[in-house]
Amino acid sequence: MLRDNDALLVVDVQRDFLPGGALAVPDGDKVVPVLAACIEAFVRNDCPIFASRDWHPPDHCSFQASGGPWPPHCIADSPGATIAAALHLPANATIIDKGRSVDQEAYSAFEGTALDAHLKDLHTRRLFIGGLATEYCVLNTALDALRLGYEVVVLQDAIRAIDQAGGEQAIEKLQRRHAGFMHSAAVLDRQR
Ligand code: VGL
Ligand code: ZN
Repeated sequence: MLRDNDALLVVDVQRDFLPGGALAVPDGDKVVPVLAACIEAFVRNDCPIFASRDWHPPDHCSFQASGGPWPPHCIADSPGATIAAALHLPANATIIDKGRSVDQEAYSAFEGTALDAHLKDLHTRRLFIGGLATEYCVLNTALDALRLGYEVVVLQDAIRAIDQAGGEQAIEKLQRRHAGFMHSAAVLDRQR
């Protein structure tokens, strides 16, 4: 079912967002095997793969010590900022770091990054998105992708929310903006 002009974006599947991490997303680890299987399918179909990382300076404005809402997390080059190894990202995956300026929050992987330029270079039309967390980085990344004119497919079993109700609201908002939702099984079936 994958076709030319499809790309996969794995959002912030980093140790700090997994159980035991500094900003653990409940059941965040459940997305890892699902996304690993999707990555394999995209590799098999020669479709490009992107992975975003939350990549903050130690005194980032989103941290509580600076008046923000979050405990310190995903500090650049720290172990917690590492992408889950079990995703088995291919060596040619493109890593997109965001939230790198001390005074700017960036939930969207498009914000202050070259992601849009990369996707345009590759003639991407349809962007599959999975990762963490549903109501923050997945939501804002998907909304930006829609605004930029991409067809968006959210992998419904490859996302998890920090807050259950917040996650449901995010999904409703994305549906209103005409994001598509697909189970990963649909991506894995019927390889061309
Ligand atoms: C995220 C909270 C703070 C996310 C990043 O990746 O969804 N959430 N920083
Ligand atoms: Zn962050």
